[in-house]
Amino acid sequence: MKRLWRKTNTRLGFATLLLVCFWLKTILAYFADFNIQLNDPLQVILYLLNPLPTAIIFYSLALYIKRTRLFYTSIIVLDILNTLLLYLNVIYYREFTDFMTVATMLGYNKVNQGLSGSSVALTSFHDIFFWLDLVIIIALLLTGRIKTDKRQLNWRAGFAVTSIGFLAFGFTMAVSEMNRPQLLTKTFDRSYIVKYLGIDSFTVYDAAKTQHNSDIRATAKKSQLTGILKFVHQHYAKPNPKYYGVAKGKNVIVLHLESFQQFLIDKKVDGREVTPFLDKLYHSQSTIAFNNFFHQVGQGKTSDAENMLETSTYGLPQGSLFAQLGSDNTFQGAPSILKQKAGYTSAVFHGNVASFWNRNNTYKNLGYQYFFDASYYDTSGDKSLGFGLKDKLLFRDSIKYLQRLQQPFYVKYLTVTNHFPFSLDSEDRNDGFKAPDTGDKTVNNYFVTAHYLDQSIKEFYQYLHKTGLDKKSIIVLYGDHYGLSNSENPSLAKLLGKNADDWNDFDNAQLQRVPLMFNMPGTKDGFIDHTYGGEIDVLPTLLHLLGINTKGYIQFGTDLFSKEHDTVVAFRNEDWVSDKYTCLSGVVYDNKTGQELHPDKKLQAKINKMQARVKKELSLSDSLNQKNLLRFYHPKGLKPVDPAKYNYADGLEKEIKIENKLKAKSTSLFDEKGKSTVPEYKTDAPEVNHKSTDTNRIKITNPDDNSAGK
Ligand code: GP9
Ligand code: MN
Repeated sequence: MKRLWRKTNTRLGFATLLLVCFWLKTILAYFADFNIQLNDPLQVILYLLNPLPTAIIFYSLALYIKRTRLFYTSIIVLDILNTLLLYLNVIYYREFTDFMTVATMLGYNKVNQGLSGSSVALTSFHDIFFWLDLVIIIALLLTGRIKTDKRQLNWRAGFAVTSIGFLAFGFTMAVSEMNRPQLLTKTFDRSYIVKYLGIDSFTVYDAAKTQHNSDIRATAKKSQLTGILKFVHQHYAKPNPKYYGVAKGKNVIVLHLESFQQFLIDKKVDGREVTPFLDKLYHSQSTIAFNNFFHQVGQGKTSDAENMLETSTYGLPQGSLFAQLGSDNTFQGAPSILKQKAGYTSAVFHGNVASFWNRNNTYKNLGYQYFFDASYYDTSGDKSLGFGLKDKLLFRDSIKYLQRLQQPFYVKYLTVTNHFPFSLDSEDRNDGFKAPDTGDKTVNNYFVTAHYLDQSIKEFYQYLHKTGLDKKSIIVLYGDHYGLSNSENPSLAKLLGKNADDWNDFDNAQLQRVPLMFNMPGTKDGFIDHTYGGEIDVLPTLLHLLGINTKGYIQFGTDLFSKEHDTVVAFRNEDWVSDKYTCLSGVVYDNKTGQELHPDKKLQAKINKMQARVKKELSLSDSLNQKNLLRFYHPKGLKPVDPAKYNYADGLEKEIKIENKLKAKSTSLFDEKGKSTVPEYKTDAPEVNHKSTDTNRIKITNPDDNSAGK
C-alpha cells in the first residue's frame, strides 16, 4: 500500500490518483443521484466503466507538459472542470430529472430555464464527497506529503496513455452499439447516452450537435420562407364542402395504435379474428376508414409519427425531430391551433417516462396543456412492460384525469403494449386467442399483443359509450409505423397468402400501410376510402373536419377528402407510392401487378416529375425545421406558443382548480355528471387487483415534479 502511495510522487501516479478519485465520484453520482434503468449485466459493466475512457483522454493532455508547476496546475484544473461538469449535472438532475444540455448551460433552451435560484436547496449531504478528494490532494501537495515530480513524462508514454483512452472509448462505443443499435443517431433519450458512454461523452456529443444546429439557424433568414410558402400555397388542397366542419365542436380523441399495420385488419388466425373490435370499427357505418394509408416515419419512429400528425411537417432525414429540435423549435401544431381557434383543452396520456423522445420538452413547444406520463399511474410490478403501463390499464387509469378536462378537448392516447419485442404476461392472454405458427417468434407474438391492444380499445369504447362521450367525439385511430421489420416480413408471407421465396422490396413497401379511421359514433355515412395518403395528410384533414381553415398554415400534407388531394406518398428515404406506382430507389413497380416496370419515355418523364416533387417536399420540410423558420412566420390570429407557461406536474390539481374557477360554466364530464365516471370503467385486466409493489419494469420520473424524493 505504501509503495503504491509512493507512486503518487510520480506524474503518472498523481494523474492516476486523480483519475481513480474522479471515477469513484462518478459512480457515487450514478447510483446516489441518477435514476438510470440498467437492464442487463452488460449495461451494468458499461455503466461502471464508462467514466474512465474519456477521463483518461482528458487527463492525459497534461502529461505532455514540461514545466513542473504548469503540469500540476493543469491537471488539477482539468480535474476541477471535470468534477464541476459532473456536479452541475447532479444538481440539475435533482431539479429536472434530466442531464444538462449545452443549450441549457448557455441559457438558450426555451423550455428549461436553467437552474433556478433555489439551487442551494438542491444540495445534499453526500455532495461533500464530490469535492473532498480535491481538497485533500491539494493540501497534501502543498504540504509536501505528495512530492512533485520534476521529470517530464517522455512523450511516447504520454501518447500511449492517450491512445489507451481512445482505444477504451472505441471499445465501449462498439459494445454499446451492439447492445443498443443506433445509439447516437437515434438519441431517443439523453439518459441512454449517459448510461452507455458517460457524462463527458454526452456533453461532447451534445455540444457538437448544438453547434451544428445553431450554425444552420444562425444563417437562416426570413427570406428562406419564400420558397416554402410558394410550394405550400401551390400544393394546398381546398376542403371538400361535403366534409368541412362535420365534426365541428366535437372532442377529438386520437388513439395511437402502437406498431399497428393495416394487414392486421380483418385478418384471421385459425378462423379467429385477430382484432375483432377494430375490424368492426373499420366496417362501421360511423367510420370513414382508409385502406391505402401509409406511415412515413424515419428513425424517430413514434415521435416522427406524432410530429407528422400534429404539425404536418416531416421528421428529419436522420434521428428524431422531437429529440433533436423539440426543445427549441417553434411549432404551429394541433394543440395550439385548436386551442386558439376553437377553445380546445389538450392532453396526452402515455404510460412511459416523460423524457422518452424528449416529449416532456417538445409537448410544451407544441402547446400541450397536460401530459399524463408514467408518473401519473401505478406502473409497478406486472402492471407495465418494457415501454410502460399496459394498455388496458392506461385507458382505465386515465379516466380520473380525462373526466376533469374542459370540453371540447383534444386528447391523444399513446399505447405501448404492441411494441417490439411483443411480449405479454400469460395472465393477459385470457381469452384463448392463439398466435399463428410462422416459425418466427417475433411475428407470432405480434398477433398476440395486437389482439390485446384490440381488447383495450374495446374496453375504452365501452366506457365512451356508457358515459355518452362517444357521441360528443370524433375518434381518430391510426397505426404509427410497422411492427414487423423487412427482415421478418418473409415469415409473414404465407399468412398473407404469398410466397416467401419471391418476397421483394415491392412487397415490403406495401406492408407499410397502417390504419387511419375517423370514427364519429352516431353518424351513418361511413365507408372505406381507397384514397392514397400518408401521416403528413392527417392534420389538414382533421382540421377541415372540425371546420378550421388551414390556408394560412405551413403544412406539407393535403386534405384526404379534397378533390385536389396529392396522392403521391413520400417515404422518409425519398422512395414513394402513388395510386398507380411504387418507386423504390428509382425502380418503378406497377401497383396492380407488383411487377417491375420499364417505363417508356413519356412515363419516365412523369415518374421523374413525381420523384422530383417528393425530394423537393422533403427538403423544404427539412429546411423549415432545421432552420427553425416558423419563428419568422406569423399566421393571422395564431399567437406563438410560450413553452414556459406549461408545467406537467400536478395535472389533476390544475384541472380541479379550473373546474372550481369556472363553477357552473365548467364543461368537464365530471361536472356535467356531478360525479366521478371512474366506476363506469370496466376492464378484465387482472392487474387492477394486484397490489402496488416496490418493483418496477420502468423507472418513473416526472421532470416537472421537483417535490419527489426531496
Ligand atoms: C415509447 C414509445 C415507443 O414511449 O412511444 O416508441 P417507438 O420505439 O415506437 O418509437
Ligand atoms: Mn411506435
